[in-house]
Amino acid sequence: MGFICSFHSSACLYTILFLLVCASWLGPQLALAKHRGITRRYKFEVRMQNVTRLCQTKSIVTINGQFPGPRIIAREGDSLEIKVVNHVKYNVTIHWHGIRQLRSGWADGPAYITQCPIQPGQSYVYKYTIKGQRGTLFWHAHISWLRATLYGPLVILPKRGVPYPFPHPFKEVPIVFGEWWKADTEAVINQAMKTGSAPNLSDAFTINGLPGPLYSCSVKDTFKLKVKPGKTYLLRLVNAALNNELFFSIANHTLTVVEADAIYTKPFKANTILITPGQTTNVLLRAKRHHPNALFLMAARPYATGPATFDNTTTAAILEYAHHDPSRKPKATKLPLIKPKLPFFNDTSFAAKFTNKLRSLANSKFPANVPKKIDRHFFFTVGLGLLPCSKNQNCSGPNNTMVGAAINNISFVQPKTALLQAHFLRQSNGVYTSNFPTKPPTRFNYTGTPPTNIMLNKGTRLMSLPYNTNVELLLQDTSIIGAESHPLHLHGFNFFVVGQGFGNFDSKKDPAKFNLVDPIERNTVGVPSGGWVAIRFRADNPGVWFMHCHLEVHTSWGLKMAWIVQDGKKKHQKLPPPPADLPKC
Ligand SMILES: [Cu+2]
Repeated sequence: MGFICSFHSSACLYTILFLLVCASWLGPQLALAKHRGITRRYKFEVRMQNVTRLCQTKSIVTINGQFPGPRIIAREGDSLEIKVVNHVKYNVTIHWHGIRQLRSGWADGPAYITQCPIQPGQSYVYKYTIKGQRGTLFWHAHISWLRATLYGPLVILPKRGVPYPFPHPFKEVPIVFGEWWKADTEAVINQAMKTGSAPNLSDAFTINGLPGPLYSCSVKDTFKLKVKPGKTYLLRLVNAALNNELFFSIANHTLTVVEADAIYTKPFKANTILITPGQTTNVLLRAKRHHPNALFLMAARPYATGPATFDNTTTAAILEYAHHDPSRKPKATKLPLIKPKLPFFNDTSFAAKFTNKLRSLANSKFPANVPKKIDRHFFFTVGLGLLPCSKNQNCSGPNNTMVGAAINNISFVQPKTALLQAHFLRQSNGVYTSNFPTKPPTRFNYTGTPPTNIMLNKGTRLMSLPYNTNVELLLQDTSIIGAESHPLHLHGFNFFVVGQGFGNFDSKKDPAKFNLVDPIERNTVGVPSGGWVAIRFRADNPGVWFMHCHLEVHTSWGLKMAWIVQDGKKKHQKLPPPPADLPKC
């Protein structure tokens, strides 16, 4: 049997001591315990904290007063119990981004999808087990725009004694990208939704919460990565920014991509990484063999394709080499600072080349189980459009309209109660309908001249799938108002990216080019700007699963929907009942 361990209790220490004492005669059992995983407990106190960036102090929502939030570490096979206590005035939920949540959908976290929010003064314990996943993921708030400051890395190590399929790094370092806003992001999005105008922009990007030397007042707020010559480092990249895909590069250094969204990849070298909000990427950084007598900037700035303006600034950290002999250490201020060259902000051909290089490892240890026989085909358009405003609004669009976003022309309306509860209790009446369209209402030249009527419909419409349905989903960008790359994130599953291209998907020619051998497996994919992407997944996880654009502004505008995956016939194919402390609306 596994043993239960709390970081805060001495019971844990005694348990370990007891097991060590017993080890001599409990050998085989102990070995079994090791492989079954342990329970790791965390306490997340949501509270306000003053933080100063860009010469300005601001009170932000944090976990335990930390920004970025605490790192969660577990091993594959471990269980997590994270008690979230809400001490702020906002409703809060936390999502464990990329965790499959096999039969633990109640712990997934998106507000009004799998749970009602944790109200001020209330708490909820998220309980789940990490099965068949190892790598870098992250956690973030999943309600309104609170993830602007509520986020942190979630690191899953392989089972004890199981090596990485790449050289073991000397050190592992999370590199978490975020946005810094001088304004209160809750006020920004509330104001935008009220007036129907586009929300304001962030003021800076950050690396591990620090903007870096290219912003005013920020030289002291710079993340420094100190390396030893000749050593290899594993950088765990996370894009937690609200609204921006990012290019990332380290001057004079080549990175080796080894993992994406907690799935090992075939290693490949890259000078620049593209990472969308919601994506994670592990890269190996091999430090130069000798001290280079220079400092190197590690910089990130947006890949932006849409019609709107964007935060066109650059965040940077500094890569610094340690000397073998500390007495020969030159003054850091005297060393030249070398800057990387990043692609132009709208370099879509770079984006396509980079994403085409991503391949699953697809070996016997880590197979790519791509669904081959497809049960259901879906064709979803994703993009912008216009939404009617109410009579008491004075929206800036033609005939009192505002910009909205949709999937198959349906701009999703958030329900007032959690969809998973309504589904489980069979009380969908008045909450949602299960008639999400399998294709757009009209065919048009999706990436050509837009149709004259670009009004969107509103609805809380879901797509219901029998257990174990093999799904192929075509995601087609539209050029309505403007073509744009949309990082689509699916909860509860990994999917295989079997094909992508520019223009309109051609159902006669394109499927022949699909990669069913070693496609990348992930949880968030950029639908190419003015193009399409094809994904496949097996609906083997009962529950209600959110799918949405991870650009928060597009999610606010309605670029989201949810899948219902029905229970299977066998006991282990059913969603268990909700936990007793599940928050109420
Ligand atoms: Cu989007």
